[in-house]
Amino acid sequence: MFGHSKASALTILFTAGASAGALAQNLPFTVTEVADFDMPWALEFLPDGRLLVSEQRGALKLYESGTIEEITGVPEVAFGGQGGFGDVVLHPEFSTNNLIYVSYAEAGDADTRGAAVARAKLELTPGGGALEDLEVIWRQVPKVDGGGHYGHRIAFGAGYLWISSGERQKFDPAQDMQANLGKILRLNDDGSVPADNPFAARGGVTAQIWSLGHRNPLGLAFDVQGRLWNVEMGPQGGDELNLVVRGANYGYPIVSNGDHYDGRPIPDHPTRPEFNAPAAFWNPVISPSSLLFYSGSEFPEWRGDAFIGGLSSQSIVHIEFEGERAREAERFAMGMRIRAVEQGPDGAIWILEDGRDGRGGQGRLFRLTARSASGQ
Ligand SMILES: [Ca+2]
Repeated sequence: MFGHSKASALTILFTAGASAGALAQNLPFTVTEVADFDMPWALEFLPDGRLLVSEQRGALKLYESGTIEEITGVPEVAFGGQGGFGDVVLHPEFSTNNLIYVSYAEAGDADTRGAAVARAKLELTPGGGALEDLEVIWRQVPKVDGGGHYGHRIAFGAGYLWISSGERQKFDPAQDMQANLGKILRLNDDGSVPADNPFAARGGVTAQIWSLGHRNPLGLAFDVQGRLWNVEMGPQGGDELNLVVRGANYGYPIVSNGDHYDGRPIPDHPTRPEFNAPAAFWNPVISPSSLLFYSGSEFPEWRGDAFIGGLSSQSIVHIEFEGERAREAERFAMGMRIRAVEQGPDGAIWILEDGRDGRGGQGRLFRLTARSASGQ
């Protein structure tokens, strides 16, 4: 469906504008513009190659061969600040159960908000589709005011549902075991708590916790060996890539290789070795929006490596691993804020441009392919 011949018929290569032309020349892949969305946040491929794209204002779109259709029945979202519609992920057995998971900012009482995760059956029709039997299976506790740091990335792996939960720009909840903010949670696919979770005996939302001391984890993904990693926004400096370990505390806001935005220092990781240190960190920041472990055939030399979408860095950061150590191998200057990075069924890397700045909220979808495969 996304073969080269069909894609090239409806795509626009970077030919308009000197900066875009220079960009294309310097990158080791061909960048093909595919479609435009309104403040897109996440993308997820269906088994048949069609593409779901969430839009932050509260829409779910289905893209196929130049056509964008609507998926109805999405939950009402609290759009504002960093919040709105978030992630969209298929159940690993979607082909037989049609289950889809979405995350979003949900309004609470007295001007509070919190991330929520719902699951539903995706019923596809010729003109689009609908979410049926939508059921909220997880919520941030407590809901707080403000509109930042929801996190709410969803991943499946090792037989469980994993959710990254940001600390909502409230700092201390990341260390509060009575809150599920600033944590990575491990759940069964219906939202119930596995009996062997590290803090299961303590009940409540504490039982959901797999790891703590996270700030705003926007990327959550398993590598080819089955290990879970997250990327999270640091404060002023100190963006982190972490190997997510059972029961571990990553130290925020007690330690960070960055410092508070108001200038107050935060002790660096080496001062408190009892907290898990990042496998890699960035000063100055890259502003990681998303994390992909690549396993496709389009770029065979990159199999097993990771790619981080960068917002303020306007880049895709290529990560190489050696055991539990990680390092930035190279950084691709994309000239736009990268909101999402995903691998397509064709092995191409698909990215979403962040729509927050300028262009009326528009964020473009691009497909990255090997230069040789495209005859360039
Ligand atoms: Ca520091």
